[in-house]
Amino acid sequence: MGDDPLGRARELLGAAERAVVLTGAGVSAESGVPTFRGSGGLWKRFRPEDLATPEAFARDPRLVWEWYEWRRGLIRGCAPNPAHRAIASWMARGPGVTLVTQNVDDLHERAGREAGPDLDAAPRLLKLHGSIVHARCTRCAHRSRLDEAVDATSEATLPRCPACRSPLRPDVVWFGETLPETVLGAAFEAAARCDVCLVVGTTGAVYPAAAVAHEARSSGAPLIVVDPGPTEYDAVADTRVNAPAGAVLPLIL
Ligand code: BJW
Ligand code: ZN
Repeated sequence: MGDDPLGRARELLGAAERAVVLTGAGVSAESGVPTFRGSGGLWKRFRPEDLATPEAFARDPRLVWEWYEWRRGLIRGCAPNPAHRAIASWMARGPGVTLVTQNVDDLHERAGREAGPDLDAAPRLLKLHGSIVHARCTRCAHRSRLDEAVDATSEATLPRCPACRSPLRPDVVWFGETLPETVLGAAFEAAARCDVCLVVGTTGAVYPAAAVAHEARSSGAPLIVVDPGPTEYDAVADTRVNAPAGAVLPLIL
């Protein structure tokens, strides 16, 4: 690793024809969205076993919906930060970037709409862990945007599928659940053929999402990590930028 990580990152990203950007909760931290691990992280205050597993939802759907409603409200009040905007305008300038996010918030999409590129149009934005602003049916294929508040005061008021009347659930991927197959496949495919992989704001602890960057690296792409804290990629990163994403991405992209 050189002593000018910002310069090296700029050089690698500037020369790349095909890039993969893998983002995690840290990219939204400066927008005010809490991360999962580390001090102030959601998993310091809440147990994932109680809230983010299919068993938790089967046991207490009201509690799970209440927690997701609280987070959805929080995200609604947040705006994209300079990191989301830098990624979106970089994508608007060229077609060779695939953005793979573990985040369930919609801040990349919102930044994309401001910058111009239609990130919702597959396959430029790949959402590995689903979307907190959508719900899906526990039984049929119905999926819809949650435009109105979910009333989680009792089990009887929880939302039901308009097609089959089964309970709706947040459209996110919980522990022990498989990731959407086509989305994950597209992420690995992009990783296998990219020239550089930029990893932003993720500890790299959750699989198979974390393996997307390892796939890029084992296919020969250098890894650039932008994160102010330690990550599982530190030992294998070519370039490590130890700083908040919102402060440095506008400088390196
Ligand atoms: C900043 C910053 C700033 C701060 N700027 N940076 C292989 C090995 C071991 C275990 C497994 C394995 N394969 C599968 C597993 C099990 C499990 C797993 O990975 N467990 C590990 C935790 C040990 N994985 C699964 O269960 C997955 N499913 C699966 O594998 O299915 C196959 C299967 C099925 C059945 C049986 C067996 C296999 C599903 C994982 C789903 C994860 N879901 C969550 C919740 C989503 C919904 C919701 O939001 O509620 O996804 S958990 C949570 O973690 C969320 C995140 O997307 C994910 C990753 O977190 P992330 O983004 O890395 O956040 P943090 O907080 O960890 O890091 C933030 C970073 O930001 C830090 O580094 C900070 O320093 C940094 N930061 N400010 C830049 N300003
Ligand atoms: Zn249904």
